[in-house]
Amino acid sequence: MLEIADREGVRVLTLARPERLNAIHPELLAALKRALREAARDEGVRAVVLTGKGRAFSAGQDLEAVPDDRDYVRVLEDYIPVIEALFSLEKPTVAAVNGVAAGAGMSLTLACDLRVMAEGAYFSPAFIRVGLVPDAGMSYFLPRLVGMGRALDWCYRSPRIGPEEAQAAGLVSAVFPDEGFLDSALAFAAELGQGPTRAYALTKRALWRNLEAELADALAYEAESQAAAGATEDHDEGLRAFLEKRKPRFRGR
Ligand code: T3D
Repeated sequence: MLEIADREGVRVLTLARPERLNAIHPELLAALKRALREAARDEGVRAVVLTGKGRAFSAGQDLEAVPDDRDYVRVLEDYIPVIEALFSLEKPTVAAVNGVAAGAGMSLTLACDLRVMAEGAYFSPAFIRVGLVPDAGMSYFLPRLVGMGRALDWCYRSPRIGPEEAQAAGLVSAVFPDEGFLDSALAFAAELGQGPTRAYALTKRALWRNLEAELADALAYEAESQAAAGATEDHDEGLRAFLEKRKPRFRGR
């Protein structure tokens, strides 16, 4: 249901229920939560890729597993730790959107730092089509990532959002051919995996935090973050490499 593999410092988590387009159910969420916590602990992991097996990234909540009592508060309790684990992971996270990412499947991609997508893939907010509202973080992340106008439009109409539109909206960083998509996505993530891991984590925290901050507070937080980044071995290495006119060899410390 969740396949876990490592490649060049990248932990690859693959949603693996291809016969149901990787629709999400409680066991899959529990496995994802465990895997994200393990990736956070493992020092050998320098970046995380989330992708789907087969022709979909994920078709969202398993609509066959909706409880009879429609206790959606309870259903969503299983999503919350996964979204929080993705968002708080102090390593770059990349959603490799290999095929359709609908509903809560799209939400999972929004909680990742970056998204790359295959030429044949598309996003679909989908919730409105079954008379529901965006959840699993979509109402939080989508307007922040693409602006309120677009987020409302997409959530109301639930169009097929293909690579061109997604890239124009700033939702995806890169689009790769379907053929060899995972290799391209992993090469993209591996590059981040060779970067200064602590500085990425501090960057992520500062950008999200300062989105809501007053200027004076944001400037003070930047100074604090810079002091932390400046104390890393990777900063020493970055400076040395610059002076020695060579490529830095960051170690994530
Ligand atoms: O429960 C709660 O707490 C509420 C929370 C909800 C969060 C949500 O995510 S709401 C949104 C849920 N997702 C959707 O509404 C999307 C449903 N799926 C689709 O609209 C389409 O399947 C797609 C547009 C994603 C793909 O279409 P297509 O034509 O490529 O594939 P298909 O033929 O529709 O699906 C293939 C199979 O996967 C099919 O099964 P079958 O007929 O071969 O036995 C289909 O039923 C199954 N499948 C697709 N999506 C889901 C699913 N099975 C369970 N749950 C799904 N979400």
